[in-house]
Amino acid sequence: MISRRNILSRIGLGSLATLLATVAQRSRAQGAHEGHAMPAATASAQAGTAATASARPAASYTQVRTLNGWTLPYTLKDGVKEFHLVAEEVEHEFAPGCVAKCWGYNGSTPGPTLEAVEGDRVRIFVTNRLPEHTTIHWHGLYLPSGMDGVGGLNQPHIQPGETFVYEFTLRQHGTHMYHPHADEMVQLAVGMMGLFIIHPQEGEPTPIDRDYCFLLHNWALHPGTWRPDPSIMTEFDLWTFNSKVFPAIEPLVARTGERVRIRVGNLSMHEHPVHLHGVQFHVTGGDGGRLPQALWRTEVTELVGVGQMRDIEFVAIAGDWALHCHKSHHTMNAMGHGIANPLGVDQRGVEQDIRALLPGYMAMGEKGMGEHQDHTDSGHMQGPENTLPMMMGKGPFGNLEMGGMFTVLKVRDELAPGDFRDPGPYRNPPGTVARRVSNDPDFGRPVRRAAAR
Ligand SMILES: [Cu+2]
Repeated sequence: MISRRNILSRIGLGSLATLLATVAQRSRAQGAHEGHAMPAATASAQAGTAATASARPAASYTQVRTLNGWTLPYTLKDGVKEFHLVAEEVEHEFAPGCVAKCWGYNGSTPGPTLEAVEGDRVRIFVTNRLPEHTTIHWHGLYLPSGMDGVGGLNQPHIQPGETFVYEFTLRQHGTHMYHPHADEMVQLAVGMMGLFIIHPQEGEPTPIDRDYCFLLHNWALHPGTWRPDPSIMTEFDLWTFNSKVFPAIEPLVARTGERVRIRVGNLSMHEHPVHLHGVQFHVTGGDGGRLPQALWRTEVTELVGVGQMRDIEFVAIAGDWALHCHKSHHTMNAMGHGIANPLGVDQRGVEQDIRALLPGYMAMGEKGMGEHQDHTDSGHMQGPENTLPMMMGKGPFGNLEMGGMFTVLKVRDELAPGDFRDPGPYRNPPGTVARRVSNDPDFGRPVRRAAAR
């Protein structure tokens, strides 16, 4: 892996101690046996700093944290990082109470995250265990045309049972992804996608303490069904971060003052304005790698277009902060009911009539939909089988009434580096929580305008 002469001539004898420390760190990061894949357990235990595997100046990086996902271990062979992806059907759980037959890689949707360093040579085997042909396109990467993965254009399709190999040198860094370029309408719709993170060769100019990543997607898993419908163009049932809906999406955890990066990619059919509470963040990069600081933008919502990747960074502030798509229908679960707008409609009597046709029907929505979660949580209203309630999630103060593309950034003052466990609800300092001061609707003398005529 490392030629001693090469390194000594590079850094000189004076840095021998540093060198030995680097070698020890690298050998830890790669597992005891060079040339064997780093066991997944070791990789995830190394939540802190991982190291690169080739004889270049030390390029250590913070391993990304793929929400609800994982990083694929690699094997180092003659200086080439070898990965092996398997395209296959997976039984996927969107949240407890909702599973579906999806397609993904190596047992999951999204597939495992590939992580490497700019300058690395990678060799990626792709085995097709699907019932139809596939390919993989390496979205946004500089590579030889024949490695770009468009079936029929750049290569023959990979038939069921076959294994193809892709091999190229990584000539850039940034947040990237991979997905099929064969029968795309079906294969994307049922979950085939993954992240490809390339760390900069020279390390990060501003160190990143926690580096999160996820992909946005939509699913037409109609109420009462078990397989996503690939033919749907606009009306989707589930909106996901890494193929999970709230509250099954892991929280993002950080310690106060840490620098956090969140990398978001979009392989759905819609644009998603991703909004983070509690801070103004900088948009620092994406597909094109890390932008020069002069080009960073301060935002609180960043629109992530279809096929785009966006990186945001901020310094963590203590609290529980919502992170969600700002299209409010995208923070809901299945809504396939086809009932006319009931808001403001007196439904007395209607309920009885409909119950004759639909036993258990419950008239709702006259005063808004906030009561919906209480009805579903209490079991008084049961949706179709394998179908999540529209609104879910409990917090220390009650129902969150959310679903889909929603999770929580949990920042705490006391947290060990690399500890990603859910720290539970935030303990607000005394006097810093909004509170009731009256239950009289005539309270105070607020200025109110008469209705326009
Ligand atoms: Cu959205």
